[in-house]
Amino acid sequence: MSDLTPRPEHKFSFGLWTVGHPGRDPFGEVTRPPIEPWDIVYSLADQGVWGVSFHDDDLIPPGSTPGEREGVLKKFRKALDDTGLVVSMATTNLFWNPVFKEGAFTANDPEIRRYAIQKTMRSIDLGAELGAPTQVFWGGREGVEAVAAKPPRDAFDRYQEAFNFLCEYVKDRGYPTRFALEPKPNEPRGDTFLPTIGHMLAFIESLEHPEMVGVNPEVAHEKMVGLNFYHGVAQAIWAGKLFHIDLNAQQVGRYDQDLRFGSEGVKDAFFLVKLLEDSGYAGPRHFDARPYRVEQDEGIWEFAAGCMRTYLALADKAHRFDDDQEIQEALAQAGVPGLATETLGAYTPELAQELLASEFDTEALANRGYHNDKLDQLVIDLILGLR
Ligand code: GLT
Ligand code: MN
Ligand code: MN
Repeated sequence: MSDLTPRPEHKFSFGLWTVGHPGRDPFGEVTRPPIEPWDIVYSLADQGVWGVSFHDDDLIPPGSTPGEREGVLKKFRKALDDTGLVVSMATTNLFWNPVFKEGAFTANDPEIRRYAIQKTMRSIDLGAELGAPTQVFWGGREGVEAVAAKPPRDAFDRYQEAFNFLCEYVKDRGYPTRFALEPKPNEPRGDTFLPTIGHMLAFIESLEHPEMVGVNPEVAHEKMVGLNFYHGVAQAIWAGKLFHIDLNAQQVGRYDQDLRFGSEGVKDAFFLVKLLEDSGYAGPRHFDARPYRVEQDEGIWEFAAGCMRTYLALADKAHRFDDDQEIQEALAQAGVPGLATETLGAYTPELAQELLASEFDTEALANRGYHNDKLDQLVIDLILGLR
């Protein structure tokens, strides 16, 4: 087993709202006190973490005066300088304040939409000021409970308009910021807008600057509705759109749990880590998870350490997968190398004629086994530490 100590080169990052989550849930009040952003930075650095992310409101409490804002930024910057932690991402809270209860970029009230865009512009400025390369967008309050109350094609127009405007703002200011849109299927509003990675990828292509916009998929969001996260992330990578990722764990069919990475569905977590490692994804390994509600004090940092330890252990297993002779033979028996070869190549009329004239011995082609059970068991053995 290789060294499982997190180090900055692993690019692990946590949101202020994750380790700083006070334990509130829909049925109960907070169970732990708030932690100041700079104290979070020092504690994360002690754990070997590389980056920190935040919502505008996590860092600068809403209603702060310019002087208070400067005071917060001074302490936060000092903590970053003292520790070498980077700001890996910034995002805008467009869901907590009741002004957004009917939506933000797709609110029916144009005044609310303009406020949402203004708040986002300020958040983009804050992120740029602190060196965040990515601005995440989670449209938690877009969508609707009463279907008739929001014609969806108009909502798409307004969402598109907001992103076209904000992309121009970034260009106008000369920021290097890229946007990462975070899909979420079914909460907190009834029918959430753009629910999956696939929906989001299609929407991005409708924008005026699609090259500035990618996705920020989250394990819990696809998993809660039973989708396969691994395939969604693979498609984002294949499309060159994996700009950021939110790692956590989730049980199917439950509300958004944001559990410690790898704490549920360890086989899925293994394939996800293997995908990220094999693909050369160079972005943050960002944990959007929170400690169990029963934790406090050191329990919070045990939680953070657990996320990273599991990631590193699975990355180690992923490398063993490549070095394992028996697994490589099983991959060959499963025909895996064949999928990496071209089927026909580019179309020509001659090639089409040739194909039409070909005969296939479908009986012979059908008459083979693929040893997929053997291959899968080898993976299970690997994960269980039996090889
Ligand atoms: C909220 C949501 C997360 C998003 C955050 C970014 S906010 O906690 O549930 O998945 O990533 O806005
Ligand atoms: Mn998230
Ligand atoms: Mn979540």
